[in-house]
Amino acid sequence: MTANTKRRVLLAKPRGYCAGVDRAVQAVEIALEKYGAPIYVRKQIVHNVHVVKTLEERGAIFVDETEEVPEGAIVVFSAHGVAPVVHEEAKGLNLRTIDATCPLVTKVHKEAVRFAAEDYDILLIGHEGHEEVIGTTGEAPDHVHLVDGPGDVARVTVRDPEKVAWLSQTTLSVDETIATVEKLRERFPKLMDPPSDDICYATQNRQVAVKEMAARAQLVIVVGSTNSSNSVRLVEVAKEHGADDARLVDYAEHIDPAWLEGVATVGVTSGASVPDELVQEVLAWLYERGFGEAEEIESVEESMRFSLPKELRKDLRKSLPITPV
Ligand code: 0CH
Ligand code: SF4
Repeated sequence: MTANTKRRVLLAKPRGYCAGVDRAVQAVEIALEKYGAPIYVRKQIVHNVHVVKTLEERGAIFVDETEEVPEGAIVVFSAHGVAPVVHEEAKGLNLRTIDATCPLVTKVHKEAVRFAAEDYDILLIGHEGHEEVIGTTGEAPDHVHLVDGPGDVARVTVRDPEKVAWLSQTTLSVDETIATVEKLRERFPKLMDPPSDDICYATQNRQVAVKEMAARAQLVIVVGSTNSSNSVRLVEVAKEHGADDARLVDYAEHIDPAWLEGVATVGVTSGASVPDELVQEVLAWLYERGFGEAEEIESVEESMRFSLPKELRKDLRKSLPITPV
Protein backbone atom coordinates (compact mmCIF):
# COMPACT_ATOMS: atom_id res chain seq x y z
CA MET A 1 0.00 0.00 0.00
CA THR A 2 1.48 3.42 -0.95
CA ALA A 3 1.64 6.22 1.61
CA ASN A 4 -1.03 8.31 -0.14
CA THR A 5 -3.56 5.45 -0.45
CA LYS A 6 -6.29 6.22 2.06
CA ARG A 7 -7.37 3.21 4.07
CA ARG A 8 -11.18 3.10 4.01
CA VAL A 9 -13.81 2.45 6.64
CA LEU A 10 -17.31 1.34 5.64
CA LEU A 11 -19.99 1.72 8.29
CA ALA A 12 -23.12 -0.40 8.10
CA LYS A 13 -26.60 1.08 8.48
CA PRO A 14 -28.76 -0.12 10.10
CA ARG A 15 -26.61 -1.25 13.01
CA GLY A 16 -26.87 -1.10 16.80
CA TYR A 17 -29.96 -0.59 18.94
CA CYS A 18 -33.23 -2.04 17.70
CA ALA A 19 -36.61 -0.86 18.94
CA GLY A 20 -36.88 -3.68 21.49
CA VAL A 21 -33.50 -2.94 23.06
CA ASP A 22 -34.15 0.79 23.14
CA ARG A 23 -37.43 0.14 24.97
CA ALA A 24 -35.88 -2.33 27.45
CA VAL A 25 -32.93 -0.10 28.36
CA GLN A 26 -35.24 2.91 28.70
CA ALA A 27 -37.51 0.87 30.96
CA VAL A 28 -34.66 0.35 33.46
CA GLU A 29 -33.50 3.98 33.17
CA ILE A 30 -37.00 5.34 33.74
CA ALA A 31 -37.64 2.91 36.63
CA LEU A 32 -34.41 4.13 38.28
CA GLU A 33 -35.48 7.75 37.85
CA LYS A 34 -39.05 7.27 38.91
CA TYR A 35 -38.80 4.76 41.77
CA GLY A 36 -35.13 5.26 42.75
CA ALA A 37 -32.34 2.68 43.19
CA PRO A 38 -32.12 -0.19 43.58
CA ILE A 39 -34.11 -1.58 40.69
CA TYR A 40 -33.67 -5.33 40.23
CA VAL A 41 -33.30 -6.76 36.74
CA ARG A 42 -33.71 -10.49 36.10
CA LYS A 43 -30.83 -11.54 33.80
CA GLN A 44 -28.95 -9.03 31.65
CA ILE A 45 -31.53 -6.56 30.35
CA VAL A 46 -29.83 -7.02 26.96
CA HIS A 47 -26.71 -9.04 26.18
CA ASN A 48 -24.20 -6.21 26.27
CA VAL A 49 -21.40 -5.80 28.79
CA HIS A 50 -21.34 -2.00 28.55
CA VAL A 51 -25.10 -1.53 28.91
CA VAL A 52 -25.16 -3.76 31.99
CA LYS A 53 -22.14 -2.02 33.56
CA THR A 54 -23.61 1.45 32.95
CA LEU A 55 -26.98 0.54 34.46
CA GLU A 56 -25.25 -1.11 37.44
CA GLU A 57 -23.40 2.13 38.09
CA ARG A 58 -26.76 3.89 38.17
CA GLY A 59 -28.26 1.51 40.73
CA ALA A 60 -29.62 -1.49 38.85
CA ILE A 61 -28.97 -4.88 40.45
CA PHE A 62 -28.83 -7.78 38.01
CA VAL A 63 -29.86 -11.18 39.35
CA ASP A 64 -30.06 -14.61 37.75
CA GLU A 65 -33.17 -15.85 39.49
CA THR A 66 -36.37 -14.23 40.68
CA GLU A 67 -35.87 -15.65 44.20
CA GLU A 68 -32.79 -13.41 44.61
CA VAL A 69 -35.05 -10.32 44.55
CA PRO A 70 -36.17 -9.15 48.02
CA GLU A 71 -39.88 -9.50 48.71
CA GLY A 72 -41.94 -6.54 47.50
CA ALA A 73 -39.14 -5.01 45.38
CA ILE A 74 -39.36 -3.92 41.73
CA VAL A 75 -37.98 -6.32 39.11
CA VAL A 76 -37.60 -5.76 35.38
CA PHE A 77 -37.75 -8.78 33.05
CA SER A 78 -35.23 -8.65 30.21
CA ALA A 79 -35.90 -8.06 26.49
CA HIS A 80 -35.42 -11.81 25.81
CA GLY A 81 -38.66 -12.74 27.57
CA VAL A 82 -39.55 -15.09 30.41
CA ALA A 83 -41.56 -18.28 30.81
CA PRO A 84 -44.98 -17.97 32.51
CA VAL A 85 -43.54 -19.74 35.58
CA VAL A 86 -41.29 -16.71 36.17
CA HIS A 87 -44.34 -14.43 36.34
CA GLU A 88 -45.83 -16.84 38.89
CA GLU A 89 -42.63 -16.85 40.99
CA ALA A 90 -42.64 -13.05 41.00
CA LYS A 91 -46.26 -13.00 42.08
CA GLY A 92 -45.48 -15.43 44.89
CA LEU A 93 -42.77 -13.08 46.16
CA ASN A 94 -45.10 -10.11 45.88
CA LEU A 95 -42.73 -8.38 43.45
CA ARG A 96 -43.68 -5.38 41.33
CA THR A 97 -42.78 -6.43 37.80
CA ILE A 98 -41.95 -4.41 34.71
CA ASP A 99 -41.94 -6.70 31.70
CA ALA A 100 -39.44 -5.43 29.11
CA THR A 101 -39.87 -8.48 26.85
CA CYS A 102 -39.66 -7.26 23.26
CA PRO A 103 -43.12 -7.29 21.66
CA LEU A 104 -41.64 -9.33 18.80
CA VAL A 105 -40.55 -12.02 21.28
CA THR A 106 -44.02 -11.92 22.87
CA LYS A 107 -45.44 -12.53 19.39
CA VAL A 108 -43.45 -15.80 19.19
CA HIS A 109 -44.68 -16.78 22.69
CA LYS A 110 -48.27 -16.31 21.48
CA GLU A 111 -47.60 -18.45 18.39
CA ALA A 112 -46.28 -21.23 20.68
CA VAL A 113 -49.40 -21.01 22.87
CA ARG A 114 -51.68 -21.18 19.83
CA PHE A 115 -49.93 -24.15 18.18
CA ALA A 116 -49.86 -25.97 21.53
CA ALA A 117 -53.59 -25.34 22.02
CA GLU A 118 -54.15 -27.07 18.65
CA ASP A 119 -51.92 -29.90 19.91
CA TYR A 120 -49.10 -29.44 17.38
CA ASP A 121 -45.56 -30.59 18.15
CA ILE A 122 -43.56 -27.36 17.92
CA LEU A 123 -40.03 -27.48 16.54
CA LEU A 124 -38.35 -24.41 17.99
CA ILE A 125 -35.23 -23.49 16.05
CA GLY A 126 -32.81 -21.78 18.40
CA HIS A 127 -29.68 -22.02 20.50
CA GLU A 128 -29.73 -24.32 23.49
CA GLY A 129 -29.58 -22.47 26.79
CA HIS A 130 -30.37 -19.06 25.27
CA GLU A 131 -32.77 -17.09 27.52
CA GLU A 132 -35.22 -16.42 24.71
CA VAL A 133 -35.43 -20.14 23.91
CA ILE A 134 -35.98 -20.97 27.59
CA GLY A 135 -38.77 -18.37 27.78
CA THR A 136 -40.55 -19.48 24.60
CA THR A 137 -40.25 -23.18 25.53
CA GLY A 138 -41.79 -22.37 28.91
CA GLU A 139 -45.05 -21.36 27.19
CA ALA A 140 -45.67 -24.95 26.11
CA PRO A 141 -42.99 -27.25 27.59
CA ASP A 142 -44.87 -30.42 26.65
CA HIS A 143 -45.13 -29.45 22.98
CA VAL A 144 -41.81 -27.71 22.20
CA HIS A 145 -38.71 -29.55 20.88
CA LEU A 146 -35.52 -27.57 20.41
CA VAL A 147 -33.78 -27.78 17.03
CA ASP A 148 -30.33 -26.22 17.30
CA GLY A 149 -29.45 -25.83 13.61
CA PRO A 150 -29.57 -28.09 10.51
CA GLY A 151 -27.33 -30.69 12.16
CA ASP A 152 -29.94 -31.26 14.86
CA VAL A 153 -32.82 -32.14 12.51
CA ALA A 154 -32.11 -35.89 12.27
CA ARG A 155 -32.50 -36.47 16.02
CA VAL A 156 -35.93 -34.80 16.40
CA THR A 157 -38.81 -37.08 17.36
CA VAL A 158 -42.47 -36.05 17.23
CA ARG A 159 -45.74 -37.74 18.19
CA ASP A 160 -47.45 -37.30 14.81
CA PRO A 161 -45.41 -36.25 11.73
CA GLU A 162 -48.64 -34.92 10.17
CA LYS A 163 -49.05 -32.35 12.95
CA VAL A 164 -45.83 -30.39 13.28
CA ALA A 165 -45.08 -26.64 13.23
CA TRP A 166 -41.85 -24.69 13.45
CA LEU A 167 -41.02 -21.46 15.25
CA SER A 168 -37.69 -19.76 15.89
CA GLN A 169 -35.64 -17.54 18.12
CA THR A 170 -35.74 -13.93 16.86
CA THR A 171 -31.98 -13.44 16.55
CA LEU A 172 -30.75 -16.29 14.35
CA SER A 173 -28.93 -16.38 11.03
CA VAL A 174 -31.61 -16.03 8.35
CA ASP A 175 -29.75 -18.30 5.90
CA GLU A 176 -29.02 -21.02 8.44
CA THR A 177 -32.65 -21.00 9.59
CA ILE A 178 -33.86 -21.41 6.00
CA ALA A 179 -31.49 -24.41 5.70
CA THR A 180 -32.84 -25.88 8.96
CA VAL A 181 -36.45 -25.45 7.82
CA GLU A 182 -35.67 -27.11 4.46
CA LYS A 183 -34.23 -30.13 6.28
CA LEU A 184 -37.18 -30.24 8.65
CA ARG A 185 -39.58 -30.16 5.70
CA GLU A 186 -37.77 -33.09 4.08
CA ARG A 187 -38.54 -35.08 7.23
CA PHE A 188 -42.00 -33.58 7.85
CA PRO A 189 -43.60 -32.53 4.53
CA LYS A 190 -46.72 -31.26 6.35
CA LEU A 191 -44.63 -28.88 8.51
CA MET A 192 -46.62 -25.69 9.32
CA ASP A 193 -44.91 -22.29 9.06
CA PRO A 194 -45.28 -19.54 11.67
CA PRO A 195 -47.96 -17.00 10.68
CA SER A 196 -45.20 -14.39 10.12
CA ASP A 197 -41.37 -14.23 10.32
CA ASP A 198 -40.03 -15.01 13.78
CA ILE A 199 -36.53 -13.72 13.00
CA CYS A 200 -37.22 -10.07 13.62
CA TYR A 201 -36.83 -7.09 11.30
CA ALA A 202 -33.72 -5.83 13.18
CA THR A 203 -31.85 -9.14 12.98
CA GLN A 204 -32.70 -9.45 9.29
CA ASN A 205 -31.76 -5.87 8.41
CA ARG A 206 -28.41 -6.01 10.22
CA GLN A 207 -27.54 -9.19 8.33
CA VAL A 208 -28.53 -7.63 4.97
CA ALA A 209 -26.32 -4.61 5.75
CA VAL A 210 -23.30 -6.67 6.81
CA LYS A 211 -23.57 -8.87 3.69
CA GLU A 212 -23.39 -5.78 1.49
CA MET A 213 -20.38 -4.47 3.41
CA ALA A 214 -18.53 -7.80 3.67
CA ALA A 215 -18.28 -8.07 -0.11
CA ARG A 216 -16.21 -4.87 -0.10
CA ALA A 217 -14.10 -5.20 3.07
CA GLN A 218 -11.19 -7.46 3.99
CA LEU A 219 -11.92 -7.17 7.69
CA VAL A 220 -15.28 -6.60 9.40
CA ILE A 221 -15.31 -5.45 13.01
CA VAL A 222 -18.58 -6.21 14.80
CA VAL A 223 -19.12 -4.39 18.08
CA GLY A 224 -21.02 -6.63 20.49
CA SER A 225 -20.72 -9.03 23.40
CA THR A 226 -19.88 -12.72 23.14
CA ASN A 227 -23.24 -13.85 24.58
CA SER A 228 -25.22 -11.71 22.11
CA SER A 229 -26.66 -14.13 19.57
CA ASN A 230 -27.45 -11.50 16.93
CA SER A 231 -23.96 -9.94 17.22
CA VAL A 232 -22.20 -13.29 16.88
CA ARG A 233 -24.34 -14.04 13.82
CA LEU A 234 -23.06 -10.82 12.18
CA VAL A 235 -19.47 -12.11 12.47
CA GLU A 236 -20.46 -15.41 10.83
CA VAL A 237 -22.47 -13.72 8.06
CA ALA A 238 -19.58 -11.32 7.29
CA LYS A 239 -17.16 -14.26 6.90
CA GLU A 240 -19.62 -16.18 4.72
CA HIS A 241 -20.18 -13.20 2.40
CA GLY A 242 -16.73 -12.14 1.35
CA ALA A 243 -14.78 -10.70 4.29
CA ASP A 244 -11.40 -12.43 4.79
CA ASP A 245 -11.82 -11.97 8.50
CA ALA A 246 -14.45 -10.74 10.96
CA ARG A 247 -14.00 -10.05 14.68
CA LEU A 248 -16.27 -9.34 17.62
CA VAL A 249 -15.17 -6.72 20.16
CA ASP A 250 -16.89 -5.16 23.16
CA TYR A 251 -14.67 -2.08 23.10
CA ALA A 252 -12.26 -0.38 20.66
CA GLU A 253 -9.38 -1.22 22.99
CA HIS A 254 -9.97 -4.92 22.27
CA ILE A 255 -9.01 -4.51 18.59
CA ASP A 256 -5.68 -6.16 17.86
CA PRO A 257 -3.64 -3.98 15.45
CA ALA A 258 -2.35 -7.21 13.85
CA TRP A 259 -5.87 -7.81 12.42
CA LEU A 260 -5.42 -4.69 10.26
CA GLU A 261 -2.13 -5.64 8.65
CA GLY A 262 -2.53 -5.44 4.85
CA VAL A 263 -6.17 -4.37 5.22
CA ALA A 264 -7.18 -1.50 2.90
CA THR A 265 -10.91 -1.51 3.66
CA VAL A 266 -12.43 -2.31 7.03
CA GLY A 267 -16.15 -2.64 7.65
CA VAL A 268 -17.74 -1.74 10.98
CA THR A 269 -21.13 -2.73 12.35
CA SER A 270 -22.74 -3.56 15.70
CA GLY A 271 -25.33 -5.88 17.20
CA ALA A 272 -28.84 -4.87 18.20
CA SER A 273 -27.85 -4.51 21.88
CA VAL A 274 -24.92 -2.13 21.29
CA PRO A 275 -24.98 1.62 22.05
CA ASP A 276 -23.62 3.67 19.15
CA GLU A 277 -21.04 5.44 21.35
CA LEU A 278 -19.03 2.17 21.30
CA VAL A 279 -19.07 2.17 17.49
CA GLN A 280 -17.93 5.79 17.43
CA GLU A 281 -14.99 4.81 19.67
CA VAL A 282 -14.01 2.12 17.15
CA LEU A 283 -14.16 4.66 14.32
CA ALA A 284 -11.94 7.06 16.32
CA TRP A 285 -9.50 4.21 17.04
CA LEU A 286 -9.26 3.44 13.30
CA TYR A 287 -8.90 7.12 12.37
CA GLU A 288 -5.96 7.47 14.76
CA ARG A 289 -4.29 4.60 12.90
CA GLY A 290 -4.52 6.10 9.41
CA PHE A 291 -8.01 5.08 8.28
CA GLY A 292 -10.27 7.69 6.67
CA GLU A 293 -13.62 9.05 7.86
CA ALA A 294 -16.27 6.33 7.81
CA GLU A 295 -18.50 6.04 4.74
CA GLU A 296 -21.96 4.96 5.83
CA ILE A 297 -23.65 2.39 3.61
CA GLU A 298 -27.40 2.34 4.16
CA SER A 299 -29.03 -0.90 3.03
CA VAL A 300 -32.47 -0.66 4.60
CA GLU A 301 -34.33 2.21 6.26
CA GLU A 302 -35.61 1.52 9.77
CA SER A 303 -38.28 3.43 11.65
CA MET A 304 -39.68 0.90 14.15
CA ARG A 305 -40.53 2.17 17.66
CA PHE A 306 -42.24 0.41 20.56
CA SER A 307 -44.10 2.03 23.43
CA LEU A 308 -42.77 1.51 26.96
CA PRO A 309 -43.87 -1.53 29.01
CA LYS A 310 -47.47 -1.09 30.14
CA GLU A 311 -46.63 -1.09 33.88
CA LEU A 312 -44.44 2.00 33.35
CA ARG A 313 -46.91 3.74 31.05
CA LYS A 314 -49.61 3.35 33.67
CA ASP A 315 -47.44 4.84 36.42
CA LEU A 316 -46.13 7.62 34.17
CA ARG A 317 -49.71 8.59 33.31
CA LYS A 318 -50.59 8.74 37.00
CA SER A 319 -47.72 11.11 37.72
CA LEU A 320 -48.51 13.55 34.89
CA PRO A 321 -49.44 16.96 36.22
CA ILE A 322 -53.12 17.80 35.86
CA THR A 323 -53.48 20.54 33.28
CA PRO A 324 -55.80 23.31 34.60
CA VAL A 325 -58.77 23.98 32.33
O1 0CH B 1 -29.04 -11.50 20.30
P1 0CH B 1 -29.49 -11.92 21.62
O2 0CH B 1 -30.85 -12.60 21.57
O3 0CH B 1 -28.51 -12.79 22.35
O4 0CH B 1 -29.76 -10.66 22.54
P2 0CH B 1 -29.18 -9.20 22.62
O5 0CH B 1 -27.76 -9.12 22.21
O6 0CH B 1 -29.50 -8.72 23.97
O7 0CH B 1 -30.01 -8.38 21.54
C1 0CH B 1 -31.32 -7.99 21.74
C2 0CH B 1 -32.28 -9.08 21.46
C3 0CH B 1 -33.25 -9.23 22.58
C4 0CH B 1 -34.33 -10.26 22.37
O8 0CH B 1 -34.65 -10.50 21.06
FE1 SF4 C 1 -37.00 -7.24 19.52
FE2 SF4 C 1 -35.62 -8.03 17.40
FE3 SF4 C 1 -34.58 -6.28 19.03
FE4 SF4 C 1 -34.89 -8.78 19.80
S1 SF4 C 1 -33.52 -8.05 18.21
S2 SF4 C 1 -35.32 -6.96 21.00
S3 SF4 C 1 -36.81 -9.29 18.78
S4 SF4 C 1 -36.45 -5.97 17.79
